[in-house]
Amino acid sequence: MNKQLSIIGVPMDLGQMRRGVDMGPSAIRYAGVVERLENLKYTIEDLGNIDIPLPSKKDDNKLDNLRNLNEITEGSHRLAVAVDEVVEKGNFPLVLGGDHSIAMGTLAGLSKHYDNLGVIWYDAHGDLNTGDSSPSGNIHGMPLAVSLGIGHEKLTGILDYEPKIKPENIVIIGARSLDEGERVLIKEKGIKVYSMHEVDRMGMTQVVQESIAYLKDHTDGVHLSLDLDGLDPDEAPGVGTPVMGGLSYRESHLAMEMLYQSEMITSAEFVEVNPILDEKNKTANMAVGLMGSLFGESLK
Ligand code: 4U7
Ligand code: MN
Ligand code: MN
Ligand code: MN
Repeated sequence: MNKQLSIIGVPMDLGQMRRGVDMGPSAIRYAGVVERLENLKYTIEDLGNIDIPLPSKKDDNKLDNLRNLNEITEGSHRLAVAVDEVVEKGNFPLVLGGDHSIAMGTLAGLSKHYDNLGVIWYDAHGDLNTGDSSPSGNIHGMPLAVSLGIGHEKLTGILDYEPKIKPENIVIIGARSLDEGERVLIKEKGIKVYSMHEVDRMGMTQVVQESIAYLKDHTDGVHLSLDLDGLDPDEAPGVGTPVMGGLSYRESHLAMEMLYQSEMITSAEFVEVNPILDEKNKTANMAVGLMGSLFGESLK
């Protein structure tokens, strides 16, 4: 594992409608992320937070069923530039959300540096909607589609290249709430999905083993995009779109430990922590604990 980490906070809440997720980076820092990873002998540079534009108040600010499109495009662009710089200097980007719309910016900054960036999408949702298929108009439900080059051109065109990733380089783990349009896209593109059904049947060990084997031979880097709503809401209540029947504390730590051992993760983001909906910072603490395991804490 790269021992030089750069932390980037992204106080983004424009991709969905519940206030408070913009305080995610503060809550995760308060939960002790820097100390936790320094204890594992990483050198941490905290770059602070990206500036996110304020939402415009006009008409719900919705265009083509894309709420806050221009502001999110601008914020994503700023994040992409920051991530690009971190990779450029050889550090591991660790991005703290913010809602999951930030993944469009993270992947835009990362993927310039890879021919075949792999992505592990740890989430209750597929985040494969477009303005046409989205039941909500919330862009946090779209970043994986956008990164495949599917969606509004302002979003798919961040940093002036597309697509950022290829469908065969994606693994989704923990899915249990997929919209109709997302199911169609998954079939059409042949995206690998380990839904809760597969996790229940196969166990997390096999799910992660298969995911690693699947990504290992044809990717040159792997990004972990972890939405805290992938976990069960009893264990991670501070999220805006909770779905019952999620991944457990131990399943999630096991997954992180196995990813650490695989030595294939080259960047990560932890998103959707909403301290206003949380219970005593439980979800931010969960995020930091999972980072501990991803960076080798339990196996040192
Ligand atoms: B998250 C949803 F309809 N699919 O598009 C949508 F269920 O980043 C939810 O995974 C999206 O939290 C959730 O609005 C986005 C809905
Ligand atoms: Mn998500
Ligand atoms: Mn989700
Ligand atoms: Mn969510």
